[in-house]
Amino acid sequence: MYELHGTIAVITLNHPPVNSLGAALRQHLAAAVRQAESDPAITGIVLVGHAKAFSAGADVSEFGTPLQRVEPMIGQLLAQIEACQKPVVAALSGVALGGGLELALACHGRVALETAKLGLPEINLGLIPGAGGTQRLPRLAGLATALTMIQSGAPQTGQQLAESGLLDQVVADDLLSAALQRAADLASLGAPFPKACDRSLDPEQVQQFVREQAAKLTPRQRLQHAYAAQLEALSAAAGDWQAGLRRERELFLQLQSSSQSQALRYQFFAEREAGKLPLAWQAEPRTVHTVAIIGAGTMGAGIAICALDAGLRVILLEQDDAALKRGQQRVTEHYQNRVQAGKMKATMAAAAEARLLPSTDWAQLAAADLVIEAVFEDLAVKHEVFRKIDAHARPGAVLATNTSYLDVDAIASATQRPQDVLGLHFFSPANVMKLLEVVRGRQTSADVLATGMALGKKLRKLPVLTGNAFGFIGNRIYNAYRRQCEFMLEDGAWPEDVDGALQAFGLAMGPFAVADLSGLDIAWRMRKAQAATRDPRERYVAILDQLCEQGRLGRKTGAGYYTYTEVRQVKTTDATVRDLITQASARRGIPRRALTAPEIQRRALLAMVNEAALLLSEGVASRASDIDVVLVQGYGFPRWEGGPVFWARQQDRAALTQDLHTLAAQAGHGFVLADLSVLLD
Ligand code: T1G
Repeated sequence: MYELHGTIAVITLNHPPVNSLGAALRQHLAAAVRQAESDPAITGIVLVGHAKAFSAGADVSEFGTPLQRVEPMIGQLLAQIEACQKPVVAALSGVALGGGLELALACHGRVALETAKLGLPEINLGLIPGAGGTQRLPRLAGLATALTMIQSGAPQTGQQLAESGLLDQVVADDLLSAALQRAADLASLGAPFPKACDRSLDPEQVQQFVREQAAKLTPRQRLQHAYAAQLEALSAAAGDWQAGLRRERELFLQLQSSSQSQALRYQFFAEREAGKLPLAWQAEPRTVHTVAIIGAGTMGAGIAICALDAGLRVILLEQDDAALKRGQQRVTEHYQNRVQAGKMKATMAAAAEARLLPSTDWAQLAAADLVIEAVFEDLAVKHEVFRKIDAHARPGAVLATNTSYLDVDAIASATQRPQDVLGLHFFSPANVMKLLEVVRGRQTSADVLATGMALGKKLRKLPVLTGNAFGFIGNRIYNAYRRQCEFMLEDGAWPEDVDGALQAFGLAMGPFAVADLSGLDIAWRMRKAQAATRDPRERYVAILDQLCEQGRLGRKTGAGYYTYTEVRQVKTTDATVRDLITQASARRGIPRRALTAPEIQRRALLAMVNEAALLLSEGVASRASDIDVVLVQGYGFPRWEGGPVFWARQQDRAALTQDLHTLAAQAGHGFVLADLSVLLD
């Protein structure tokens, strides 16, 4: 849209929902700027977006398609604006991200709302800013601010950037008036208008800064090509302007065609897709204003914090005053810590806590629109709790269990209203982990499912629909992966070999370090419960059980797979563990041999891929990409590898199939070999 305010042309970016700079918007902007520049009555130009977005940057769906090369490409559009013979001012509201912020950087002036969010999140897509951001931002805001924004990908508000040199003015409201005034002021000052490229950086200072920052890259950042590329682009900002732009473009195009960026862009859309119920299940969610949480332990308190942060009223129910007090204390301490860390205003924290109603009175449940049970992971206990919920919750309330393994249908059978029951599997710590598995029971009604998904979004989670099968999606895959890693111990690897190989692949932690951290007794208790029904023909690795029998329960007892001093994990396993493993190999009749890191990685990934295919075939997962979202968000799978399904799709299919048959043979009885075509076709 193009309208006149006196002698200033106001050009509105209007490409819902977030003004992504697709071909159509780029062409509209170029034409509108040309029209204003050639109109003698016009003395200045203001670009505006809308409340939600100035612009969310390049249209990610165009990458790698001909649309991306439709002129003007973003760089050409920005060059046109920067060279405009009339001052162009960006009025920043909502988000200005990626190419959206770069568009503003190419303008001659920038005015922002205090609440505007300015960022260069390209790193989340395995990219660097590709339209001058690495060249203009350090010149306007300095090297440190520029690298912080580019490396973290996190937006900063107009208020936070008020003194950065990036913005001419930051206002609380009436953004347009301020922008019009800025354009008029620049017009009266006359050409040439201020440009980022008018400023230069001290080459020595830049090189020194880049060297220091390169040394600080973490191991996981070093695995991702874009982090080094950011520093290379910043380094180029010390030199000739055009050469710097060319170098940035080269680096950007290299990254864009890389598998890491393709994987990250895949995840960007997969996450958004995961939050949409399949057509067959779409329904209007029920309204939720008040949530009741049964159980104020770590999980219950964490869920309560999520709900309070989302503005909901929360009834927190415990069985006795002492347990309730401990739960309340968890919530209070959380808010105190956030206020002390400057991450939350005291007034906001007080308002959140004011919405908390701690109680031991089950009758309070009548006020809840949705009830979440977060009690001990035992079916009998959950049955008892759901009988009480059924007796006290109002008709139409949604009843959710936070179980991570138990049968949601079995839990629902304790009520008279199984159609109102679903699983909401939060991941610990619940107020930090974004993943939420929304479990559909056999009788769960569509609007209850929709309510679970909507609540997930309200709590700023990533809700993923799953069927009611043992372990749902995440734990089912994790169990298969961990079982394969235990096989590798018998085949010849030590725990540190497996953990090291998987961390080298990009996993946050290997399976044995994870087991020690969470406590081996959790798995041990489950294994003992399953022992009676376990098929003796199946390959079962008893090393974990033997460790537990020796009191080695993991980090909390100073020893598990590894031993621990007060401050750290001893990286190599001790003689006790190695003897246990060697004896296990001997009992199995396996001559031990060293496994290479690539072999360990491939076997672990194959186990995940096989289980992913089974989950899809069984209808537990409704989309292949949902599985990748779960593994990345809940289990530390490297996002830049896309997930096990994305990884499988990059492999040679014949080799993948052949290696999976080998895996099945090594696993022996009970291993269900999946048909990979459900994932790969
Ligand atoms: N391109 C295409 N579609 C986008 C998009 C984008 N940049 N941003 C959002 N969408 C779609 C999204 O898929 C969803 O679609 C809808 O908008 C609402 O999004 C040259 C190369 C802006 C903070 O990385 O962070 O610029 O599912 O559900 O929670 O150097 O979207 O409804 O069909 O996320 O309110 C850099 C990515 C691009 C910003 C809004 N920019 N977007 O969050 O809604 S690379 C980004 C976001 C670049 C330059 C480089 C968020 C948001 P649908 P949503 P939201």
